[in-house]
Amino acid sequence: MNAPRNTQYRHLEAHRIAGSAGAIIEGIDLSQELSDEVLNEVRAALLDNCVIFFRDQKITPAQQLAFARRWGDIHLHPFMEGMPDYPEILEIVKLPTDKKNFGGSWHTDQMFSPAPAMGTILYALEVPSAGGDTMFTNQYLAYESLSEAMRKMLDGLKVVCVGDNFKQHGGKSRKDRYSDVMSQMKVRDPGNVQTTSVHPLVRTHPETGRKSLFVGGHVQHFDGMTDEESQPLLDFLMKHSIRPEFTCRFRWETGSLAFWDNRCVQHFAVNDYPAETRIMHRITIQGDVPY
Ligand SMILES: O=C(O)CCC(=O)C(=O)O
Ligand SMILES: [Fe+2]
Repeated sequence: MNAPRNTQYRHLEAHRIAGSAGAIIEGIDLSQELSDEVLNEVRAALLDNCVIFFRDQKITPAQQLAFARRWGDIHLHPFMEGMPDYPEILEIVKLPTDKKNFGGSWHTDQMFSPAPAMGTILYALEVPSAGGDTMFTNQYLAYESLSEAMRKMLDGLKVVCVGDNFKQHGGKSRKDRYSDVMSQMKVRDPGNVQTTSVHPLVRTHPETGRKSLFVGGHVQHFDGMTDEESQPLLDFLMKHSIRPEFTCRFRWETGSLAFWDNRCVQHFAVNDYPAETRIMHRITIQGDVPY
């Protein structure tokens, strides 16, 4: 099993916010083009901490996009309409009249795609006076803390992930679920884009070589098993994967930016600000086919 990493940085400072995941990065201005050397340190910080945070950034959509493009191609959300001038950016808006929020369950982004998002870059434009935090959970630790016998059993399993009509929502389509309760989130028809995919339950991170549990709200059942057969083990894995000691919780400020690695974390947007507005700009980066 590969060990956790701990880089000595020269161009930035990384301050952990919890024991298992998450660090605030200081010394980086994301409105500027970063040199390859600095970008490599940011990459090391992401790999070491699974999710990194930057405070007090003043960036335009074009600057956020330029930063995101340094990591790979942009992953377009098959179901969600991007901004009119920047289709690569999804504006996540919750108004005081909206009852639900986008991302309000434990998940990893676009797990239903054949090559899910490698990472997500989320930038805060307007945040509630309190609440609206995002939580993250380290899925290397979720895997590594299981017994050897359990790990052996899980190693061969595959999960079937579904992007729409998933059973957690009583089979309702995204469009039906979103229209009243998330008035600003525009759902589109994915056309021919593949939105159901089968992935290994235990994946190997292509950069760190560490194994992690690959579960989240899009998982419908284990490949080759019925829902009934799958559910008890899935319930256990979902409960286990979000144990408090694997998690961190980020308190947003206007100008905060989070960058998380969907290959080794799940995340959860907390919906606890009923009378306030929250506006974020989100870009996802194309990932590899999980193995
Ligand atoms: O708004 C948030 O805090 C996160 C929402 C989410 O799940 C995402 O952007 O992928
Ligand atoms: Fe998400």
